[in-house]
Amino acid sequence: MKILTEPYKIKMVESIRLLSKEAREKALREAGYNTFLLMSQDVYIDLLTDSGTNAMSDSQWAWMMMGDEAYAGSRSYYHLLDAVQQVYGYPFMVPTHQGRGAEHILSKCLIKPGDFVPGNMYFTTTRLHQELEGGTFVDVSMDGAHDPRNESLFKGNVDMKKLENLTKKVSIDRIPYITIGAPVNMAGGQPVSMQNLRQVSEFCRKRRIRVVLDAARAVENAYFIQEREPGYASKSVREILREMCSWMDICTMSAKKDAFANIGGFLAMHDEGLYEEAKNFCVVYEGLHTYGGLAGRDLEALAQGIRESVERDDWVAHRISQVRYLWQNLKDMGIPLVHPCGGHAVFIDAKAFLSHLPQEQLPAQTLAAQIYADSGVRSMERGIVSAGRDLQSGEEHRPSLELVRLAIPRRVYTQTHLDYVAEGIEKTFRRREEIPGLRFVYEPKYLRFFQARFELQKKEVGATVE
Ligand code: PLI
Repeated sequence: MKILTEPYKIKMVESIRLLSKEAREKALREAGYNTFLLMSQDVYIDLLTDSGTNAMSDSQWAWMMMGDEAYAGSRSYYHLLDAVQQVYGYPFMVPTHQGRGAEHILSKCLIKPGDFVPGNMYFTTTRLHQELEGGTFVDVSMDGAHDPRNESLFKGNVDMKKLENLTKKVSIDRIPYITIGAPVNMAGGQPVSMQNLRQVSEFCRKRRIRVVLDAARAVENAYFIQEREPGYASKSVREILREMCSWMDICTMSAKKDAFANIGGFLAMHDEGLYEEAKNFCVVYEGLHTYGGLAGRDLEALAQGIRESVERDDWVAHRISQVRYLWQNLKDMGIPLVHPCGGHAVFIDAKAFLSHLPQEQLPAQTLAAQIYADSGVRSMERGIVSAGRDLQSGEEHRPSLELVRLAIPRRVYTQTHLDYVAEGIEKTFRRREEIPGLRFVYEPKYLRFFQARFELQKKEVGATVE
């Protein structure tokens, strides 16, 4: 298979270098075997995340020069508002410094202690903000989402039975809203169908439960709908995205993904009463509601990024073809992966890759560390370390998925970079049985995966390859 030809050319470059094997092993030890704690100058190909790591366009850079840095009433805020209204269709919006800022404000506005918040699989920051307000997250994703080998084309769908059961088990006024990640990051970037969004919306609206779209990568979800769902092949990604949002009352957005921005987010809604409340919390936690923790130039980069993300369907088509290219190469090498290929990243099934390590020995954390040691490629753990602990009981969550994520930043890497990544991972795969596990030596209380430190269970990670 081939990657679609890039719908852009390159005007600016940034140099990268591959450290020696010894230097990588030293860097890894100093980072406590946590890829989040590596210095980026020590990384060759950085697939830690596609969040804030995208290449901005010349138009985005040009708009940054037009940023209005007024404290209040910045012209740049109105440009962003216009882009959100045009592309996502919500009349009201507060900007935030990034996605979790929007999640924080939303949780403050709507959750009371003792509430339940269903969602199609947890996301780390989203669930934490719900828990910090006294809510309990309830997973209503379909069972297949937890199985790397399940081939469903809309594996991000909500299981309507699970949602209905929750509404029978607890009082409806204890369910302020449901969050729909479309696509679902933690399941492997798996999309949600329009039919499912419609069903959830109709079910919830009847019961006065609000429906919240996590729109960080909703453009990618719209592309999957265009490709896979009957009746959508002749619609543009832009039209499909608008229809998705029309079923959702509220949207939280990390603009660091689809919108190509290096920083920024927003909380948008149809309901003016909720907007008034959100606007008030915005000034407490983010900044005045016409800048929300962002500089005027960031607001402009974000507005232009939003317009660009749906201006032509070939942006997203090329992006997804890059992800599929890496997925197919790894699959052909026999590497166990999450099926089918998702939108923003390739997810390696670390449980199958390091089948000699029990979950207590942190297979995905170990594999992410080992991939860096072997090839200088940075990836991220998405397993028991990311899942963390229940805030009330202190018990560890034990997810059935134990994954390493190779996230592809938009418009940053080329086909040869991805070939290098695949070859590096194949080397690690050949000597997988010798790889020892890790254990915690430091565990922070919140979102532990970002800052935790580890040590080897026994042998040295990175012992010579070949
Ligand atoms: O990193 P933020 O605060 O801009 O956004 C939080 C966030 C919310 N929802 C989803 C689906 C995300 O993926 C997300 C952040 N994701 C990161 C940082 C990632 O590497 O996937």
